[in-house]
Amino acid sequence: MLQKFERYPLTFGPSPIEKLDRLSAHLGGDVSLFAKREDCNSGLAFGGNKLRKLEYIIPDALSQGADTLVTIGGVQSNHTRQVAAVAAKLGMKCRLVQESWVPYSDAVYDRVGNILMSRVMGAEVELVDEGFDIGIRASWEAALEDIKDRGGKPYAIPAGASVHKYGGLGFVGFAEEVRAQEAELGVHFDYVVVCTVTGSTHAGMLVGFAKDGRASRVIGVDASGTPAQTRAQVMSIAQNTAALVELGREITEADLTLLEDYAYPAYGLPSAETNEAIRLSARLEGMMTDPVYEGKSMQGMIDLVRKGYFPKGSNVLYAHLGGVPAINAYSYIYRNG
Ligand code: 5PA
Repeated sequence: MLQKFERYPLTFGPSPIEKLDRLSAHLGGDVSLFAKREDCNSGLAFGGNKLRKLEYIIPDALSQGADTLVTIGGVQSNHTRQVAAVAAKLGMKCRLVQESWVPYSDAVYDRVGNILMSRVMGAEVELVDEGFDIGIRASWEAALEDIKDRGGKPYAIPAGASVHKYGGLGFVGFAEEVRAQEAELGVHFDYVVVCTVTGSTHAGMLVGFAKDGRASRVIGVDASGTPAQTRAQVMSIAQNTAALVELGREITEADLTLLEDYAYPAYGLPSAETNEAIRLSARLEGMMTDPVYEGKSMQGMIDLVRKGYFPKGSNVLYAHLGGVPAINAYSYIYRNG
């Protein structure tokens, strides 16, 4: 589906799929859980889901002769860290707007984890005191103007690399990769669980899995806490991406599953149940997840297994999208494990 698009490789190749035997057994053994490890997909500053998206965006930045990648996220954004790594790798400059999306104040929140790495990789980091919003932000537009005023050639990458004409392509590729791995492994995945916030990860998967009739088997777990906006953003990115790859059919609301039950108490803040899920997957599988995104989709998957949502015998693929560096910024919560 992606042959006609240019791709700039930023990942190691197909991300591995592993079986989560001990977690599956702990949850009763009726459902087999697997993880596709996007968190181990690249050597670029710990990797993650944005690199797969950026592989289809970077060729456009290069063809425009841009010299500075400009993007936005929260203080502990994984996305901004991955953009900083890509800029370093390509010899470009990087300007990051980091807004106060999360009402949390661990003493080192703005010093460790993702933001630490972005600074070390040479990005220009600007802290802006604005709250959470996945839409287009004035602070980001101002940063683009600022680079132009300085004589630079900025390239605009929106939050999460999502509302970009090529933002959905990377995760169309994810679905194609899963199909190839299913053939190799002799496994068929009945469901895919994915954490959803700015929407292009989920949207790309909808298009990629629509190809073999599995779009509605993609279970999005909202971590934004603003699900109406996230849902609308997933739909519009999916529809644009479907047209771009000439899917041959529309993506409709019936394709979209977005569970709203796990984002509490707010974007960026883990609940007691999120923390239970983080500890369970860490202690049974040695697989770390984070309190902002993957801990919530892990919580959702565990809860769905416990509730019997997946029929007995199902194979469920957890898309591990990265994000673990942020856990360092929540050191107080995990001070005793
Ligand atoms: C993020 C996003 P989407 O934004 O594509 O829906 O992906 C959600 C998601 N898991 C899931 C991890 C580890 C993520 O980092 N992160 C954002 C960031 O700024 O890091 C875009 C919000």
